[in-house]
Amino acid sequence: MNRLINNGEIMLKPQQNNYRDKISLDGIWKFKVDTEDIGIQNNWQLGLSSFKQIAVPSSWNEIDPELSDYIGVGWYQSEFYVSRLWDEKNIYIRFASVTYHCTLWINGQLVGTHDGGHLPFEFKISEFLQKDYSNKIVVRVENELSPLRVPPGNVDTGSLSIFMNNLPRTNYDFFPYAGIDRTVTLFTLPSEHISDITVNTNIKNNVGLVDVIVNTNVDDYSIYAVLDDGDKTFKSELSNDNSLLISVDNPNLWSVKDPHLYNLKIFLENKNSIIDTYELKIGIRTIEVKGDQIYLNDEKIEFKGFGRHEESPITGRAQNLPQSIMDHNLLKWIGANSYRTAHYPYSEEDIELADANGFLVINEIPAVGLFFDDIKENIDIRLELCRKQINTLINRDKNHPSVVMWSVANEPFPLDLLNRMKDGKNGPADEISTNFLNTLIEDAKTIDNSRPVTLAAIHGTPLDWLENVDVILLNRYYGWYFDQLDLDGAIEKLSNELSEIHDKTKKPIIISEFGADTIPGFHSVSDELYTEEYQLEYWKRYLEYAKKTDYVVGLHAWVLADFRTTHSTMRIGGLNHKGAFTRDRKPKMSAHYLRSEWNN
Ligand code: BDP
Repeated sequence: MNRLINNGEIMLKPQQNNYRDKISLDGIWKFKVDTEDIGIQNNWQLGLSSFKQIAVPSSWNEIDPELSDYIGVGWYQSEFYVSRLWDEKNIYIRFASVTYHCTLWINGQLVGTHDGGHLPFEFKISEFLQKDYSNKIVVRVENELSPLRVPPGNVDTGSLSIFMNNLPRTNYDFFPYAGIDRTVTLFTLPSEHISDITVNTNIKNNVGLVDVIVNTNVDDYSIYAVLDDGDKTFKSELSNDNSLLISVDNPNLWSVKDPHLYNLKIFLENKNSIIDTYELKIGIRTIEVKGDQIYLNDEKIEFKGFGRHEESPITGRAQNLPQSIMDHNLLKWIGANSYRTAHYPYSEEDIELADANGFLVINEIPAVGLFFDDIKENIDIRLELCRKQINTLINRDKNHPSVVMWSVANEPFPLDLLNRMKDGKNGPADEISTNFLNTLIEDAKTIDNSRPVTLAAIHGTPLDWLENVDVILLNRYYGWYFDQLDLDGAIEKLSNELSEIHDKTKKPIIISEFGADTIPGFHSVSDELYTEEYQLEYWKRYLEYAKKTDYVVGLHAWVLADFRTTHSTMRIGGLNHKGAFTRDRKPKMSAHYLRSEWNN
């Protein structure tokens, strides 16, 4: 079987130029649910006899009331022709994300399978295609929750979900949307081609050094690169190995205020003729942790922004370019300079927007709800899935200047979590979980040694887990889940805890989540949970505390906008209401407050 082309290592995003071509398969497809999972034995892979319509991309849960909570099997079908111009070409198909398990047939033949949402994968399909007739594409998608998936679900021990009593039983606080949720593309590559590009930038004595590593599938070749920003052009030497260096005098650096992008074009030559090219936008910048501070281009930087969710009504978690642009505009409006891709990789287009808009992105894999109260074999299965996700994510996003940090997990749950939370103690962790997280941190640093690595830590996280991270991310809910209505006490506890963590680690700290559920339109003249006044006061206290605490180098309020989560008594109307904006992006009172603070 034509399995995944390579394990976790994805190819460059498809593009159209003189040597490469692409067409989109997005649109309205046929769709059929398979509640009994009988499709394969009934040969649905040969074609669906009855069907409804579905949009690709979309999350099926938002667009059909009958499927609102359905996360089992769903089948998709469409048809496409391949132009004669593509004869003799190597043809691939790329899914930018399918959640969670995908099986692909073309013209009734099994092409391959893939596990895991939020990241792209490709198959080579030339040999499955036919000429003069249309090609039938059938995709089976299945999104059941399992403790052996990442993120996990249906977990019985060692996590919060058993107390939340939520449905569907995710081990995390967002809805497990299903479907072909990002774009589907057919593309061609020349048989001898550029297979990967890695760009690293440095700045020395006002010269920008752009280091480019180019991988190809050719033995005998030469490469060169041209960098330009419309005004000026810089060219590398011709090289016969895989590395190129471009020096840029007086570079326009990429920064939050001026996110300057250069166009980098790589040329691959064989016997003096060009056989492939690839273009990407890059920024010249450095990101470094020194002591307990973070520096962008050698200047101290403070992270102001949000944890987001890539979701909205109607499209669910599916790619939605107008929504991405709107969210970026709201981030600008409010004066934010940063966000975390909580709790999974966002669409590539969202990260491209961040490059262009100057946002500092903390880029996270879908390792949320990790738990260790389990047998070693199962923990190892989850570890391998996370390692593959890190590999794929870094391969996908390594050349984006906006990505300044990798987050390898959100709130892994230590053993004995509830007791740790209760007494606020972060005593030593067990060896298995510590090794697990250290492996992920180590992997990220090995694949990309140019960016800091982190994980977002829940209340009660053992300090051993933070030993190898470069920046400490703390999700803290003093004043909401703890010490409700006692904001003085909450800030005192926060301050004591962070000062202890800082004394022991001496690393920069970002408060990566802090928030209070707020129902829009709930008001009160006295302190009252869920009111707009309480959220405003809560965020005000955290901002005041951070302002006077040098080692707190950033605040990410939780969350940019209200979002759909699972049903539970803790989540009114199936929503998490901690947004500064409602789910349809109307500001709550606190959004105006943050705007006045952050634009100051
Ligand atoms: C944090 C989680 C986040 C939740 C948030 C909350 O990281 O996913 O949505 O709590 O409870 O623990 O609102």
